[in-house]
Amino acid sequence: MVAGDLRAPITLILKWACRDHLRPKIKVKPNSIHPSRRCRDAEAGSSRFPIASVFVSSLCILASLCSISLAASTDRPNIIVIMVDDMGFAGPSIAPYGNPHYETLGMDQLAREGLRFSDFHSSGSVCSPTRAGLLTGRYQQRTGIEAVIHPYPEHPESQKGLLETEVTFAELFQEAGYATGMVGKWHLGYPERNPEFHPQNHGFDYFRGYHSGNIDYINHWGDHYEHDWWHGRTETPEEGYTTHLINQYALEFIEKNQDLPFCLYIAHESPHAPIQGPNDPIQRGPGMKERQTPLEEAMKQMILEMDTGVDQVRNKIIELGLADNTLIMFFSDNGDASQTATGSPNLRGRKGSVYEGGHRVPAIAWWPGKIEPNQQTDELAITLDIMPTILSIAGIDPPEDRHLDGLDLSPILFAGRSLPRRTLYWGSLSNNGNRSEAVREGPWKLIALHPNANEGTYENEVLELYRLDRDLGEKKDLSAKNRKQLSKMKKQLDAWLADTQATATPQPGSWTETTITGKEASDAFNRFREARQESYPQNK
Ligand SMILES: [Ca+2]
Repeated sequence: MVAGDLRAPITLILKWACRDHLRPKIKVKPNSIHPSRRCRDAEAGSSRFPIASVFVSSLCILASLCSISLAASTDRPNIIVIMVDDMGFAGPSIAPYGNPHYETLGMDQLAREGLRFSDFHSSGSVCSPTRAGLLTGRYQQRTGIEAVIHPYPEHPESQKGLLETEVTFAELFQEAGYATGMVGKWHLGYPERNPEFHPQNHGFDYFRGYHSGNIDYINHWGDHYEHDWWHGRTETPEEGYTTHLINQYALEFIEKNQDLPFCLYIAHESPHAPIQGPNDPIQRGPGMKERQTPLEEAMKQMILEMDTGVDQVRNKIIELGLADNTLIMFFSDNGDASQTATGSPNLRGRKGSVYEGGHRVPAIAWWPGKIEPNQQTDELAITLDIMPTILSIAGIDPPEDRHLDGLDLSPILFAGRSLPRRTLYWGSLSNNGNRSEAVREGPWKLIALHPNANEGTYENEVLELYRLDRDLGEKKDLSAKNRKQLSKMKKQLDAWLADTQATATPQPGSWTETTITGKEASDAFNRFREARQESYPQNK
């Protein structure tokens, strides 16, 4: 009997033994604990149930054997998703990315041993939307998260978050018996404002990280001006440079779960602001001091510490003998922010923009023995593809009640084949309520801007059309000469907007329901930030 055949009946018996029989005496959270962990919990309560204990222990041994066997087989591969924050296309030094400032040995080595994408995109041009799309495999507009979950509590986008009705890849891996973990930046709603938003309510057994958009790397004060570092659901002040903690907990999770199939999501803070190297002073909250390190040097240190973490994860997988059974997917959540110096001179726009610089990002797939080393693909791909890809690789069915917008990238990863031609869409909503959209179809790119529109509206539409195969920098607007193509793509955009709006999960707050303007919201946030800074006793 193969391990897969044995696992189902054992799981059923364990459900009886652990939940129905022992549950009143032990604390076991249904549907959130791996069978092996259920065993550990069952053992903790075994003195009260000696017969049950022997029975359950025997089952534990059997189940552990199954888990080990399953972990060693390639039908239950480990999955590691690494997403960095605000690193533009020219983040890694290896071609085609080409960081002109320094060598990124960790990312480059991962790329040399794997496949790098030249035409990979984040589904959003800022943090929260890309994260909502990544975790659900659907355009983030469907989750009702179109903009940054804003740190200022009165901002129209501040009370939103990932609601429990969404289905994340972590939930599906958890239900399939994987150990699931997340380390780093969440930014899909403040659980302090709504507990439903917590990552552990979205399929992650394990969480070490922060809720807000960014934290001070030294004292971990969030951009909502509260301390923001958590072990699971417990706020936990902890010393350490954020990137080092993320690296440390990622490695610990891998070590701890090396005998189980696991799915780990590492969401790096680097190179998002505040700009701080490991030895720089606090920039926000209690103990704040001016940074003396020049910005370029601090940024270099930030990126190279993250790059070291990428290498440590790769090394750990090799050291533990898991390389032939582990897929690592590495990419960025949007284009470069103005200070990160990772933007490509070949691309127009940066973070927040629907031009290529806002969403064309570096991406690497690594799985020795399964993915050919040192390859580059020019196939079009997007962060929405991650969920269908890793579900397919792990043999886990996608949700039955909803359509995933992404595609399984397996043909590109494992067979050097192309995906069917498809149309991709971007819809951006800025912190001040300004919208912009983009459509990609083959080499064509449609841009829709709304200059001076009322906040949150699609007024004042201006359309542009580019051919990326001839004009990657989006410099030559072809809209006047190609009315037919423009009209076709505009219709596609309108249909996509109507579809995603019709299916969007309702969320609290919106620009069209408030009388506040973008400028007023920005001014109010600045006043809030200054008041918070002045309130810290250390600064008085
Ligand atoms: Ca970001």
